[in-house]
Amino acid sequence: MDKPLIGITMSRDEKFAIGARDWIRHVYLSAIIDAGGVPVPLPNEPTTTMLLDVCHGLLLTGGGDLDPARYGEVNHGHSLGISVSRDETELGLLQRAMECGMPIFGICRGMQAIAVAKGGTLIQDVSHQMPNSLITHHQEAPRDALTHRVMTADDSLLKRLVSSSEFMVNSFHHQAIAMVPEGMKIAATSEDQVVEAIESGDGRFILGVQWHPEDLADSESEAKSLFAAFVAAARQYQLR
Ligand SMILES: [Mn+2]
Repeated sequence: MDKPLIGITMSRDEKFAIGARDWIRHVYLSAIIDAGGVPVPLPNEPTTTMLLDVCHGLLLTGGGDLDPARYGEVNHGHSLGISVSRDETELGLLQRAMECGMPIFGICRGMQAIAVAKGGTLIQDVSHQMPNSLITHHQEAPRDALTHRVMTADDSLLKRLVSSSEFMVNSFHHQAIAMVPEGMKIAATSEDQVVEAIESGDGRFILGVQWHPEDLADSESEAKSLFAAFVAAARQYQLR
């Protein structure tokens, strides 16, 4: 049986010492492989949309901030690591994947990209715009350390997938979703009401999480469940 091909977006360093580079942390690939998919890295180029057309799922990885102009705001000075190429590539891939009904899984920046692609907005810096939050969303602890709780929404796909109403996650973000776009709903929040997950309102597999399950896929059942469900949805798309 052919395994589903999972397109995976890549980080872009615009000013690496020997020219720009596209790169990806291997844990994203191994999480997809372990779940039964074949990872297909998607370079930050306009032609990558054609590469997506042979895939059966789209995984959007973490990384630098989106240009606030993409959601109609000026940069307060806190949006960092912006790549025009990456923003254009990912928003183009998202548009294509949504047109096709392809399963989409967004992690950290990837969740924010889903929100922006559908017309949502972002908090450009949680510590400045939510000064009363007592939660450290940009943890100093190791990648696989669990540092804050998330509560899943009733009747959400996420809650069904993880079979849990609350669990602990890692957290490496300084931005968050401000306005959830039409067609998406909140699937999890942290105790300070930061949006920690969103999902499609119409039953299609479009899921975004603000934490990093790729760093937890070996240790936490919830993280493993998310990759398993995403690759299973891609398998259904492949068989459509
Ligand atoms: Mn968080």
